[in-house]
Amino acid sequence: MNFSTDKTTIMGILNVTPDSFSDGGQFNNIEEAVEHAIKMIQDGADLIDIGGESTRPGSEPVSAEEELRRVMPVIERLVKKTDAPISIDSYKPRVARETLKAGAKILNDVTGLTNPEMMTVAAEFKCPVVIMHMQGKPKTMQTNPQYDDVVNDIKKNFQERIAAARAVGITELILDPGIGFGKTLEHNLIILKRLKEFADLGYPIIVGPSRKSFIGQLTGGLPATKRLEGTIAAVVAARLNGASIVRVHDVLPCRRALQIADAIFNTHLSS
Ligand code: YH5
Repeated sequence: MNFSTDKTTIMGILNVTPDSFSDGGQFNNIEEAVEHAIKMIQDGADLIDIGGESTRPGSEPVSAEEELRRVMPVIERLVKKTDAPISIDSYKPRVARETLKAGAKILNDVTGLTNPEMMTVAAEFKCPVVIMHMQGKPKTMQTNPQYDDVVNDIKKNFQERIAAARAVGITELILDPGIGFGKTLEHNLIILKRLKEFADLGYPIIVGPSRKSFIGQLTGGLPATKRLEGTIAAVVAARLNGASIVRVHDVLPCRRALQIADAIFNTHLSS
């Protein structure tokens, strides 16, 4: 996968969980999800990230069967309708294997290939892999997260995951510090401020600040539905600080904002 250095790559979020689309029965849900993905591509998404299990703070896992039941029909339809690469947001080897077979191109693993079976799947398919950092598990990760130095600690973790992946021939890695995954507000801000230090590892950096609770915390408790401006500010800052990919819900406004951020980033001063 080639990620442009002068244009920020936009990954559009497609949640295929029961609460994501209007409940007009399974078929309507599938069609709505496919249409939403097509809309995001028209709006400027370069990739579509499909997830069938919520990993929000406090959420409970679902079975691989249930996750596959949610995502497979959408992926099967979407690969016929678009050339935009699909990434699968899953940490389950079985879900990864089935969806990659069905035409997904990128593995987005919020557990960063810590499951050896997931490592095997990634090696089998030789697909690009998003290695995300998470401290703890979604159910409890937001109870008192602690680091010596959040950036150095995550960097060390990346170096270890990179070495393990490279040892089995996985070379196309994308690093994600995991905004909100076992991080306080201050941790999230330090990560976004010091992103360049992750970029120094030599891999593209992706961040997913979209609508997350740190934006609510900074805006007097705005709910997730009112966090667009905060999301735009976060993706623009991330871009200027070294991110090459952003994972967002609101593709059109983020794309417009990033066109300006990209132009500023790519302006090189002379004399
Ligand atoms: C991510 O950062 N996040 S799922 C809580 C929210 C809003 C959104 C309203 N998968 C990431 O998007 N994959 C998720 O509060 C991810 N990076 C990567 N690579 C959580 C999510 C969300 C959580």
